[in-house]
Amino acid sequence: MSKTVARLLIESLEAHDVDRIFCVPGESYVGLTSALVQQESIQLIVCRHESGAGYMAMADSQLRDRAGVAVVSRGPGLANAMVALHSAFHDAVPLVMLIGHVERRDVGRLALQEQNYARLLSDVTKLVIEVIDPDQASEAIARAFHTAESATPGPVAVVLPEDIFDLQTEALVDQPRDRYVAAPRREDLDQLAAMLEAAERPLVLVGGALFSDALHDASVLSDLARLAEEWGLPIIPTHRRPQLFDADHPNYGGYMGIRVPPLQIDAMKRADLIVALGERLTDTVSQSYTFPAAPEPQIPLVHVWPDANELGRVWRPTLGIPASPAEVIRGLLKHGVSARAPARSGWVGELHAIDGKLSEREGEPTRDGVDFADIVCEIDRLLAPDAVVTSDAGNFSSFIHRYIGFRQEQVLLSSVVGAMGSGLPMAVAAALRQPDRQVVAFIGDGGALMTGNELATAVQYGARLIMIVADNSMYGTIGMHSYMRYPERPFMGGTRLTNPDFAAWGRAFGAEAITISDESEVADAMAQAFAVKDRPVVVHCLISALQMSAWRRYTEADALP
Ligand SMILES: Cc1ncc(C[n+]2csc(CCOP(=O)(O)OP(=O)(O)O)c2C)c(N)n1
Repeated sequence: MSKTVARLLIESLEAHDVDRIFCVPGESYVGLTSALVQQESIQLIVCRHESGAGYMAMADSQLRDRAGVAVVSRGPGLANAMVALHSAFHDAVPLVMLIGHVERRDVGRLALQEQNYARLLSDVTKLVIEVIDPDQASEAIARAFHTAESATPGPVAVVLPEDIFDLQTEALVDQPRDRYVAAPRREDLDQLAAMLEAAERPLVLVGGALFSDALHDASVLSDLARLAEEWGLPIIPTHRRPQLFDADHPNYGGYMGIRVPPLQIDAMKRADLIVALGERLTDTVSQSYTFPAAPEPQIPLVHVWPDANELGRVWRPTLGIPASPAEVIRGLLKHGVSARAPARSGWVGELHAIDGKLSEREGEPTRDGVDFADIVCEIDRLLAPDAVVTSDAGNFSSFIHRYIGFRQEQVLLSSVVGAMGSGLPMAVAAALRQPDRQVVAFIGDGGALMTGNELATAVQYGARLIMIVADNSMYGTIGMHSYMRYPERPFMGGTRLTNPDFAAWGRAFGAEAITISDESEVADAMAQAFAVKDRPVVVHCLISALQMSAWRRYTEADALP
């Protein structure tokens, strides 16, 4: 039966379980949006900026094991969305971005807002699919989802010319492909088991691919805990994936984030085996390619990632296993209990104790604003066992990693690669997807005004979340780097900000708002914020700038000209 291409696209999206699309409307694809709002199976969330829409789609994807979908207009709309594509590409998050395009007859003429997407997006997407033949629109959607979700997941762009939506087509809905799971070979599992059995001080780093596997089947996280116990292994979640292992589990061996503190990294460097289990390995996790050293690791490295292309790309592992980390965990469990486990209890206990020591609250009260540690520790006490936490990029996030003891039922969503602006949009998407969960977004004053307008989207669609604004009146991270590199130049020069009253700002959007300007207000303010159930809450935290991160404090003397 004949139907419009817009209708075929909608049915194709439905076939891929899409029930929500994030967008900023554009004239290049009104043929699609006007058809979308005629039906109820797919909700259109109208955002304020395409970066917000893209980040929301990234978060949605990470809460439901299906590529998130955003739709943006041609040139300018796509340009605004680039940061989300960049982030999804680095973070290996499946994302399908639909892009409105100029009419087919104008392609190549530099028509209004035209771009060559294959060229523009070649380094931030896995694939760009341009729909020229209307009969192939559904096939394009099926290919986009398959590519976005398979091997190393990532973003795929589908370019939809403005003139195709109303055309009639006889084409059928192309059905979703099966998920193909890469399983380890028996000899690889045997070799891994033998290497673990021989190791006195192994480290098991767990990362993003395990997070993806757990979305599909959460029991893999309890399997990981069993493996850790039966094999006597320290489990170390990597940068911005702390929720992969309970921080209070005795086998929790610390957190491999940006610049691991010396006490911890020195202990870790005594390891005699690294197993990167579902962790792609990046400069962040590898401490700037020093541990494991690239390209030749200083100790044996086992690299498990569900895509052979990634194994050996930078590091030369002793053993590379192109497989799903969940399959590797389950394969190892079938090998039975390790005889070596008791002998490793000292090593595991040592790493766990170091982490415990580093998570202790320290420091004198600050005098130039609230120590953000006070606020984060209070939130840690109030967080629900299954809370969703989102974090923007910035030094304030070091307090989250140091002081929040994450659990496997909780989720941390962020741009792992550290693109600013993700914190609030991701929280909006999480609150819409899972309205019964507590959602807390941590954002610096810099990030808050990059995508903070999505607070309007939160109010419009009834997303309930708590937005913590860590306001130190500067792009603090950059100020810190500047001071570390050029201590003789003006302190924090080029990074200072003049901010609005974020509480008044929040109220103007229709949110509840609270200000914290003194340590003594923290407990009451947080209790108040967590009690609000009917709207978003903005907590404006006037924090110390001298307490530059959870690990670094400057003195007034540093700040003197
Ligand atoms: C989109 C984007 N632009 C710029 C940067 C560089 N950058 C990293 S952290 C940072 C400062 C963040 O400032 P703020 O949100 O106030 O947090 P703070 O570091 O002060 O805690 C900047 C500008 C980035 N990571 N992403």
